[in-house]
Amino acid sequence: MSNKIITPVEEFAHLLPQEYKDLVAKGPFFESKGVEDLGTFKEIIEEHPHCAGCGVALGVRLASAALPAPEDTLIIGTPGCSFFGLAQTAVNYATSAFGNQNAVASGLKRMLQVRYPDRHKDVVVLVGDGGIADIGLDLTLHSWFRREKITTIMVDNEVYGNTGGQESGMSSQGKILNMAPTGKKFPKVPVFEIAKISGCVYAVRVTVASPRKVGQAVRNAIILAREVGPTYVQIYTPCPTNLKFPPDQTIKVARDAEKDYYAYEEFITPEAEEYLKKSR
Ligand SMILES: Cc1ncc(C[n+]2csc(CCOP(=O)(O)OP(=O)(O)O)c2C)c(N)n1
Ligand code: SF4
Ligand SMILES: [Mg+2]
Repeated sequence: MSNKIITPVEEFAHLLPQEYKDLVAKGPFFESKGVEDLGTFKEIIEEHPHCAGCGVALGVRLASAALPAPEDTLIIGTPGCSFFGLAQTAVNYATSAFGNQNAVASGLKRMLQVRYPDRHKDVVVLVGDGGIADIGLDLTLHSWFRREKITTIMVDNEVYGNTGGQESGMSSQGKILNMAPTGKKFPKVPVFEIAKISGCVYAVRVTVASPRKVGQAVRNAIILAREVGPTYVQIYTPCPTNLKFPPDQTIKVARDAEKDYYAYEEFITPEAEEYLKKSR
Protein backbone atom coordinates (compact mmCIF):
# COMPACT_ATOMS: atom_id res chain seq x y z
CA MET A 1 0.00 0.00 0.00
CA SER A 2 1.16 3.54 -0.65
CA ASN A 3 0.60 6.24 1.96
CA LYS A 4 -1.24 8.19 -0.77
CA ILE A 5 -4.16 5.84 -0.16
CA ILE A 6 -4.62 6.90 3.45
CA THR A 7 -3.67 10.59 3.15
CA PRO A 8 -6.80 12.77 2.87
CA VAL A 9 -7.01 14.96 -0.22
CA GLU A 10 -6.87 18.61 0.78
CA GLU A 11 -10.39 19.45 -0.45
CA PHE A 12 -12.05 16.77 1.70
CA ALA A 13 -9.75 16.75 4.72
CA HIS A 14 -12.08 18.97 6.77
CA LEU A 15 -14.91 16.44 6.36
CA LEU A 16 -12.99 13.56 7.92
CA PRO A 17 -13.29 12.70 11.62
CA GLN A 18 -10.41 13.71 13.88
CA GLU A 19 -9.86 10.02 14.71
CA TYR A 20 -8.98 9.38 11.08
CA LYS A 21 -6.75 12.40 10.72
CA ASP A 22 -4.88 11.38 13.90
CA LEU A 23 -4.41 7.89 12.51
CA VAL A 24 -2.82 9.28 9.35
CA ALA A 25 -0.69 11.84 11.15
CA LYS A 26 0.28 9.94 14.31
CA GLY A 27 -0.49 6.31 13.52
CA PRO A 28 1.94 3.42 13.07
CA PHE A 29 1.72 3.28 9.27
CA PHE A 30 5.02 3.50 7.37
CA GLU A 31 6.89 3.97 10.65
CA SER A 32 8.70 1.60 12.89
CA LYS A 33 6.51 1.48 16.01
CA GLY A 34 6.25 -1.29 18.55
CA VAL A 35 4.99 -2.27 21.98
CA GLU A 36 7.82 -0.29 23.60
CA ASP A 37 6.45 2.89 21.92
CA LEU A 38 2.91 2.49 23.29
CA GLY A 39 1.61 5.84 24.52
CA THR A 40 3.52 7.81 21.91
CA PHE A 41 1.49 7.01 18.79
CA LYS A 42 -2.13 6.59 17.71
CA GLU A 43 -2.84 2.88 17.88
CA ILE A 44 -4.77 1.00 15.23
CA ILE A 45 -7.03 -0.21 18.03
CA GLU A 46 -7.98 2.15 20.82
CA GLU A 47 -11.52 1.28 21.85
CA HIS A 48 -13.23 -2.05 22.28
CA PRO A 49 -16.35 -3.55 23.83
CA HIS A 50 -14.56 -6.27 25.88
CA CYS A 51 -15.31 -6.74 29.59
CA ALA A 52 -13.24 -4.71 32.09
CA GLY A 53 -9.84 -6.26 32.66
CA CYS A 54 -10.11 -8.55 29.64
CA GLY A 55 -6.83 -10.34 28.95
CA VAL A 56 -7.87 -11.00 25.34
CA ALA A 57 -8.31 -7.25 24.73
CA LEU A 58 -4.81 -6.68 26.07
CA GLY A 59 -3.39 -9.49 23.94
CA VAL A 60 -5.03 -8.08 20.82
CA ARG A 61 -3.78 -4.58 21.66
CA LEU A 62 -0.20 -5.75 22.15
CA ALA A 63 -0.22 -7.88 19.00
CA SER A 64 -1.68 -4.96 17.01
CA ALA A 65 1.02 -2.60 18.28
CA ALA A 66 3.72 -5.10 17.28
CA LEU A 67 2.75 -5.51 13.61
CA PRO A 68 5.91 -4.68 11.64
CA ALA A 69 3.95 -3.27 8.67
CA PRO A 70 0.31 -2.62 9.56
CA GLU A 71 -0.26 -0.99 6.16
CA ASP A 72 0.58 -4.31 4.48
CA THR A 73 -1.09 -6.62 6.99
CA LEU A 74 -4.24 -8.68 6.68
CA ILE A 75 -5.61 -10.06 9.94
CA ILE A 76 -7.87 -13.10 9.82
CA GLY A 77 -10.27 -13.63 12.71
CA THR A 78 -13.00 -16.07 13.64
CA PRO A 79 -15.91 -15.98 16.11
CA GLY A 80 -14.74 -15.45 19.69
CA CYS A 81 -14.04 -12.53 22.02
CA SER A 82 -10.93 -11.44 20.06
CA PHE A 83 -13.29 -10.61 17.23
CA PHE A 84 -14.91 -7.76 19.26
CA GLY A 85 -11.86 -5.53 19.19
CA LEU A 86 -10.42 -6.75 15.91
CA ALA A 87 -13.48 -5.77 13.94
CA GLN A 88 -12.77 -2.15 14.96
CA THR A 89 -9.06 -2.18 14.13
CA ALA A 90 -7.69 0.20 11.49
CA VAL A 91 -6.04 -2.55 9.48
CA ASN A 92 -7.28 -4.90 6.78
CA TYR A 93 -9.36 -7.57 8.47
CA ALA A 94 -11.39 -10.55 7.30
CA THR A 95 -13.32 -13.03 9.33
CA SER A 96 -13.87 -16.74 8.72
CA ALA A 97 -16.42 -19.30 9.82
CA PHE A 98 -15.44 -20.57 13.29
CA GLY A 99 -12.33 -22.74 12.99
CA ASN A 100 -11.67 -22.12 9.30
CA GLN A 101 -9.19 -19.30 9.87
CA ASN A 102 -5.98 -21.03 8.78
CA ALA A 103 -7.54 -22.33 5.58
CA VAL A 104 -8.90 -18.87 4.74
CA ALA A 105 -5.54 -17.29 5.63
CA SER A 106 -3.66 -19.80 3.43
CA GLY A 107 -5.80 -18.98 0.41
CA LEU A 108 -5.57 -15.23 0.91
CA LYS A 109 -1.80 -15.36 1.43
CA ARG A 110 -1.36 -17.27 -1.83
CA MET A 111 -3.61 -14.82 -3.65
CA LEU A 112 -1.66 -11.85 -2.25
CA GLN A 113 1.63 -13.43 -3.33
CA VAL A 114 0.32 -13.68 -6.89
CA ARG A 115 -1.14 -10.18 -6.89
CA TYR A 116 1.88 -8.50 -5.22
CA PRO A 117 4.91 -10.63 -6.17
CA ASP A 118 7.39 -7.91 -5.21
CA ARG A 119 5.91 -6.93 -1.87
CA HIS A 120 5.47 -8.70 1.45
CA LYS A 121 1.87 -8.91 2.54
CA ASP A 122 1.70 -10.21 6.11
CA VAL A 123 -1.22 -12.54 6.79
CA VAL A 124 -1.83 -13.00 10.50
CA VAL A 125 -4.42 -15.27 12.11
CA LEU A 126 -5.43 -13.84 15.49
CA VAL A 127 -8.04 -15.98 17.25
CA GLY A 128 -9.00 -17.76 20.47
CA ASP A 129 -7.99 -21.06 21.96
CA GLY A 130 -11.26 -22.77 21.05
CA GLY A 131 -10.87 -21.64 17.44
CA ILE A 132 -7.39 -23.16 17.20
CA ALA A 133 -7.22 -26.07 19.64
CA ASP A 134 -10.72 -27.44 19.09
CA ILE A 135 -12.79 -26.89 15.97
CA GLY A 136 -9.92 -25.39 13.93
CA LEU A 137 -7.16 -27.79 14.94
CA ASP A 138 -7.18 -29.84 11.74
CA LEU A 139 -7.03 -26.79 9.45
CA THR A 140 -4.38 -25.15 11.63
CA LEU A 141 -2.18 -28.25 11.54
CA HIS A 142 -2.57 -28.74 7.81
CA SER A 143 -1.55 -25.14 7.16
CA TRP A 144 1.62 -25.84 9.16
CA PHE A 145 2.22 -29.18 7.42
CA ARG A 146 1.90 -27.40 4.05
CA ARG A 147 4.39 -24.75 5.30
CA GLU A 148 2.00 -21.87 4.54
CA LYS A 149 3.78 -18.58 5.11
CA ILE A 150 1.36 -17.21 7.68
CA THR A 151 1.54 -16.32 11.37
CA THR A 152 -0.93 -17.91 13.79
CA ILE A 153 -1.53 -16.13 17.10
CA MET A 154 -3.65 -17.76 19.79
CA VAL A 155 -5.13 -15.55 22.50
CA ASP A 156 -5.53 -18.28 25.08
CA ASN A 157 -8.05 -17.45 27.80
CA GLU A 158 -8.51 -21.16 28.54
CA VAL A 159 -12.27 -21.08 27.97
CA TYR A 160 -14.94 -20.34 25.37
CA GLY A 161 -15.39 -16.81 26.64
CA ASN A 162 -17.69 -15.57 23.91
CA THR A 163 -20.37 -18.21 24.44
CA GLY A 164 -20.54 -18.10 28.23
CA GLY A 165 -17.93 -20.46 29.61
CA GLN A 166 -17.70 -23.89 27.99
CA GLU A 167 -14.45 -25.78 28.51
CA SER A 168 -11.91 -25.51 25.72
CA GLY A 169 -9.17 -27.94 24.80
CA MET A 170 -6.86 -25.33 26.33
CA SER A 171 -8.68 -25.16 29.69
CA SER A 172 -6.57 -26.56 32.52
CA GLN A 173 -7.39 -30.02 33.82
CA GLY A 174 -9.84 -29.89 36.71
CA LYS A 175 -10.97 -26.33 35.91
CA ILE A 176 -14.60 -25.72 36.87
CA LEU A 177 -16.37 -23.42 34.44
CA ASN A 178 -19.96 -22.24 33.98
CA MET A 179 -20.60 -25.06 31.54
CA ALA A 180 -18.09 -27.56 32.92
CA PRO A 181 -19.53 -27.83 36.44
CA THR A 182 -17.69 -31.04 37.38
CA GLY A 183 -14.32 -29.81 36.09
CA LYS A 184 -12.39 -30.48 32.90
CA LYS A 185 -11.33 -34.10 32.58
CA PHE A 186 -8.12 -33.91 30.52
CA PRO A 187 -5.04 -31.66 30.29
CA LYS A 188 -4.47 -28.68 27.98
CA VAL A 189 -4.04 -29.65 24.33
CA PRO A 190 -0.28 -29.23 23.74
CA VAL A 191 -0.60 -26.93 20.72
CA PHE A 192 2.75 -25.26 21.45
CA GLU A 193 4.53 -28.64 21.46
CA ILE A 194 2.65 -29.72 18.33
CA ALA A 195 3.68 -26.51 16.51
CA LYS A 196 7.35 -27.40 16.95
CA ILE A 197 7.01 -30.75 15.19
CA SER A 198 4.46 -29.73 12.57
CA GLY A 199 6.40 -27.29 10.40
CA CYS A 200 6.50 -24.04 12.36
CA VAL A 201 9.92 -22.41 12.09
CA TYR A 202 9.30 -20.25 15.15
CA ALA A 203 6.98 -20.69 18.11
CA VAL A 204 6.68 -18.72 21.34
CA ARG A 205 4.62 -19.26 24.48
CA VAL A 206 4.21 -16.04 26.44
CA THR A 207 1.71 -14.17 28.66
CA VAL A 208 0.29 -10.65 28.70
CA ALA A 209 2.28 -10.03 31.89
CA SER A 210 5.34 -9.66 29.62
CA PRO A 211 4.28 -7.07 27.01
CA ARG A 212 7.73 -6.57 25.48
CA LYS A 213 8.15 -10.30 25.00
CA VAL A 214 4.73 -10.45 23.35
CA GLY A 215 5.76 -7.61 21.03
CA GLN A 216 9.09 -9.20 20.14
CA ALA A 217 7.49 -12.59 19.53
CA VAL A 218 4.76 -11.21 17.26
CA ARG A 219 7.25 -9.13 15.30
CA ASN A 220 9.71 -12.00 14.82
CA ALA A 221 6.91 -14.37 13.92
CA ILE A 222 5.57 -12.06 11.21
CA ILE A 223 8.98 -11.30 9.72
CA LEU A 224 9.88 -15.00 9.60
CA ALA A 225 6.58 -15.96 7.99
CA ARG A 226 7.41 -13.69 5.03
CA GLU A 227 10.06 -16.02 3.65
CA VAL A 228 10.97 -18.84 6.00
CA GLY A 229 7.74 -20.60 6.97
CA PRO A 230 4.75 -20.78 9.31
CA THR A 231 5.05 -19.28 12.79
CA TYR A 232 3.03 -19.55 15.99
CA VAL A 233 2.62 -17.32 19.05
CA GLN A 234 0.54 -18.50 21.99
CA ILE A 235 -0.36 -15.72 24.42
CA TYR A 236 -1.98 -16.38 27.79
CA THR A 237 -4.79 -13.81 28.01
CA PRO A 238 -6.81 -14.63 31.16
CA CYS A 239 -10.56 -13.89 31.19
CA PRO A 240 -11.79 -12.40 34.47
CA THR A 241 -15.44 -12.94 33.58
CA ASN A 242 -15.25 -16.71 33.07
CA LEU A 243 -12.21 -17.65 35.16
CA LYS A 244 -13.90 -15.61 37.89
CA PHE A 245 -11.20 -13.37 39.28
CA PRO A 246 -11.46 -9.58 39.87
CA PRO A 247 -10.81 -7.58 36.69
CA ASP A 248 -7.88 -5.70 38.24
CA GLN A 249 -6.02 -8.99 38.77
CA THR A 250 -5.48 -9.96 35.13
CA ILE A 251 -1.76 -9.21 35.07
CA LYS A 252 -1.24 -10.94 38.42
CA VAL A 253 -3.05 -14.05 37.18
CA ALA A 254 -0.89 -14.04 34.04
CA ARG A 255 2.29 -13.46 36.03
CA ASP A 256 1.49 -16.30 38.41
CA ALA A 257 0.89 -18.59 35.45
CA GLU A 258 4.23 -17.49 33.99
CA LYS A 259 5.97 -18.78 37.10
CA ASP A 260 4.13 -22.05 36.81
CA TYR A 261 2.72 -23.83 33.73
CA TYR A 262 2.89 -20.84 31.36
CA ALA A 263 6.64 -20.15 31.49
CA TYR A 264 8.08 -18.22 28.54
CA GLU A 265 9.43 -20.54 25.89
CA GLU A 266 10.81 -19.91 22.42
CA PHE A 267 11.45 -22.41 19.66
CA ILE A 268 13.36 -21.41 16.53
CA THR A 269 14.90 -23.43 13.71
CA PRO A 270 18.53 -22.72 12.70
CA GLU A 271 17.33 -21.38 9.33
CA ALA A 272 14.92 -18.98 11.01
CA GLU A 273 17.59 -17.83 13.43
CA GLU A 274 19.94 -17.06 10.53
CA TYR A 275 17.20 -15.14 8.70
CA LEU A 276 16.37 -13.04 11.77
CA LYS A 277 20.04 -12.13 12.26
CA LYS A 278 20.27 -10.93 8.65
CA SER A 279 17.04 -8.94 8.84
CA ARG A 280 18.12 -6.94 11.96
C1 LIG B 1 -19.29 -23.45 13.46
C2 LIG B 1 -19.55 -22.70 14.74
N1 LIG B 1 -19.69 -23.40 15.88
C3 LIG B 1 -19.90 -22.74 17.03
C4 LIG B 1 -19.99 -21.38 17.06
C5 LIG B 1 -20.30 -20.67 18.36
N2 LIG B 1 -19.14 -20.05 18.93
C6 LIG B 1 -18.83 -18.75 18.71
S1 LIG B 1 -17.49 -18.23 19.55
C7 LIG B 1 -17.29 -19.77 20.23
C8 LIG B 1 -16.23 -20.05 21.24
C9 LIG B 1 -15.02 -19.22 21.07
O1 LIG B 1 -14.05 -19.64 21.99
P1 LIG B 1 -12.56 -19.22 21.79
O2 LIG B 1 -12.11 -19.57 20.44
O3 LIG B 1 -11.78 -19.80 22.91
O4 LIG B 1 -12.60 -17.63 21.86
P2 LIG B 1 -12.94 -16.70 23.13
O5 LIG B 1 -14.34 -16.28 22.98
O6 LIG B 1 -12.67 -17.45 24.36
O7 LIG B 1 -11.98 -15.55 22.96
C10 LIG B 1 -18.26 -20.66 19.79
C11 LIG B 1 -18.38 -22.07 20.21
C12 LIG B 1 -19.87 -20.68 15.83
N3 LIG B 1 -19.93 -19.35 15.79
N4 LIG B 1 -19.65 -21.38 14.70
S1 SF4 C 1 -15.82 -12.94 28.37
FE1 SF4 C 1 -13.65 -12.92 28.99
S2 SF4 C 1 -12.45 -12.98 27.07
FE2 SF4 C 1 -14.56 -12.37 26.57
S3 SF4 C 1 -14.56 -10.12 26.57
FE3 SF4 C 1 -15.18 -10.79 28.63
S4 SF4 C 1 -13.26 -10.90 29.82
FE4 SF4 C 1 -12.72 -10.84 27.65
MG1 LIG D 1 -11.07 -18.80 24.57
